[in-house]
Amino acid sequence: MIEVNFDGLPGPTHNYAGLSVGNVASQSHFGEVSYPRAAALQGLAKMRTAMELGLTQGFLPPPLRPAADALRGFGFSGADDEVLAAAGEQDLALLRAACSASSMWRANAATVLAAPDTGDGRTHLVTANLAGMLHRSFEAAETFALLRRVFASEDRFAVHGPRASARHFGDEGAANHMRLAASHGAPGLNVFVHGEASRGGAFPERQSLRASQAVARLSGLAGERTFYALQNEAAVQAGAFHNDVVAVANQNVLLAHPQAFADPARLYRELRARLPNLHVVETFGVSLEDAVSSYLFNSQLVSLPGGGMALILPSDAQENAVAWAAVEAVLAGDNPIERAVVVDVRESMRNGGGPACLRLRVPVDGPGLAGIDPRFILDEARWTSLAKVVVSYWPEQIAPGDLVKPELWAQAREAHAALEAVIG
Ligand code: SUG
Repeated sequence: MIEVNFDGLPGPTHNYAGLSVGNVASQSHFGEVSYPRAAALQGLAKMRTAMELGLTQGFLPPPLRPAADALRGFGFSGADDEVLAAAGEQDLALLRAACSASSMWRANAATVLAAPDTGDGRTHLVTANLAGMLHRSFEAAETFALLRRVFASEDRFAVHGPRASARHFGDEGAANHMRLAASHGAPGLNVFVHGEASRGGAFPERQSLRASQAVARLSGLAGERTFYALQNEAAVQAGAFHNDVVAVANQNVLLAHPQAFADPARLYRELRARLPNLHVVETFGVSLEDAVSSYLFNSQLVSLPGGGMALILPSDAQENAVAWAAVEAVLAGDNPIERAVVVDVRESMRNGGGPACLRLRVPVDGPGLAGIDPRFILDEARWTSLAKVVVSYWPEQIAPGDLVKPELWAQAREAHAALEAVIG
């Protein structure tokens, strides 16, 4: 079995609207000018880097934004432009939510349960409801439809719709799930990391325990190989709104900040009892603040085709001396991580999305790969045609005031149609 990473392509309305409370980058870059074309090209360059490492790379296209249809549900009517104009006048925050290109962070699209772990031997994808944030909740229905389109074979995949969007059932998908296994094809341990419902702290609980339990039930995971771990409150307060901001796992390696979990000793002990050759790689000397600003742990940890593992890191981690010293210590340490590969995803980073947020990982065997719609797997030709569409149609920049302009809405519609035409 191999792992295919499906990256979200940053959409043409990528902007900085400060929509995510508890996400330090989203809050601090609110109101800045964004560069959607650069965002999409940075995303494509990252996908290319993975292809050049010999990895199979997929992509997921963005839904149409602004989401006029979502606004109709709030009582706005008429043609799309009338709906958008009225929302802009009467509830600017709602229009901003409908303009967000947040679907790019596909780690939040769904939780993926690998075929060797599930009750029926199929790969299960449980669409996230993203109930914690209005702009993200708009993604769920379109993501469900997209996942059914991409993971087309019902013999190989079970694609579930989102859980009801209710308090204490917030589900943000793979960003809070880690799979540990001797190899991609071996039965794995599934770790669900969640927030605390009763906490009532400053930041909303984004992944709830009960939603994770529902995901485990739906996919038929075996209880003794399923683990639930509470996020460390200090990490949440420092801006680790998702577990993947402070931890990443691949096969038998777990790279984590020492303050990622409320009770790390117990978690590691329980995991080791089931997976004796587990490597827990902790980085010492990196404060939570440095972890959040550098996104060191929001790296992709990937198995290389020739053996060993690579960390695909954001350039922000290289620019932070403390974070980079930790990376060098990890590379020198006694663990399978051999290479550090740096990618520039700055436009996404300014909204709190690093390399790991941008991708949904899906482990598949040969027949599983054959059960995926090939239009969403990249080769040289597909990569080039995506890059051409982005260069021709994506806006160069968006200033905060542009979100109410019909010219931007028209440009976004054209870009979306051009992309759909290329996908076919
Ligand atoms: O949900 N940011 C996203 C970032 C998601 C990162 N994903 C993972 N960690 N897996 C979020 O907070 C900001 C949009 C804005 O403010 O305009 C935003 O939605």
